[in-house]
Amino acid sequence: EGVLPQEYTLIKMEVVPPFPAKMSVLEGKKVYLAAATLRPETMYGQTNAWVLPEGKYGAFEISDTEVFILTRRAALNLAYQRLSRIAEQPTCLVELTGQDIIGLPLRSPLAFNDMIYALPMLSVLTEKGTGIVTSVPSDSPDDYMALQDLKSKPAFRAKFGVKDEWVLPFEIIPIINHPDFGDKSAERICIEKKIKSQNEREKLDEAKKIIYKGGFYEGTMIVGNYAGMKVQEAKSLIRSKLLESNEAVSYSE
Ligand code: A2H
Repeated sequence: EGVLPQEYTLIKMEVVPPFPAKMSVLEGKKVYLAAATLRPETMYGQTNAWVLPEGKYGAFEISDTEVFILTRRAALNLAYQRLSRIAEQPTCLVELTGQDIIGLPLRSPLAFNDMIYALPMLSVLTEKGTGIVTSVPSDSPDDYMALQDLKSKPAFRAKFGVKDEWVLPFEIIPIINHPDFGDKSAERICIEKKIKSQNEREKLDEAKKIIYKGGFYEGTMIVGNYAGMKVQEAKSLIRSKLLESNEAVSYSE
């Protein structure tokens, strides 16, 4: 836990009905995976969502009509930030594990892919954000390596019941030009550092240190309404639009 509160944008990734049997009590509601991000300007490049397979999640009432899937810890924080049907009290309609969530089809704001899927990533922390992460493999080394692992290892897909069509059609989408690492900076740094899997924690942390600074402070948007604009300036504009259109909400912890 840092000293200053972290202000996340929660991206409302809509679960496309019909829902699986375990989630049938949610029928008729608008259900979202609520993914915490610090980089809302990267949402164009989403290829999937990440959950921790053995993580504990729940479907919590946000209003009479809307439900967020996230950790209980995040639902409690949200309830104290005026995002719960009953003030300051999270209501869970159904308990879920990450494994239950894997394979859900999603529509996510700004994403060029019109349907994406929830997939397993082993480095998701359930004590940070919402325990749901949206995946942008062009600009995040963690996302890039976790997607590579699923693409290149059929046994890894099989272990978590991941179907080929949830993974194999999804290519890396260039969205930001990095001054030193080009249009797919996460892929480039992972190749340069010869990172072999999502489990190489130290190498991945180094890779992130190397690309994030330049990507954020000197990167340029190459897609969307703000193409040509510096990432740093586009970030707050894109965040405001997502909040205004109710495709995202603000969340601090
Ligand atoms: B970011 P901080 Cl393209 N477990 O979003 C693991 N990682 C998590 C998480 C959790 N429970 N909750 C959020 N995150 C990720 C996009 C992105 C992010 C890009 C580039 C950098 C980046 C797409 N994934 O973050 O530890 C989310 O990934 C670099 C800071 O709270 C979230 O933003 O500082 C970021 O980590 C929050 O990290």
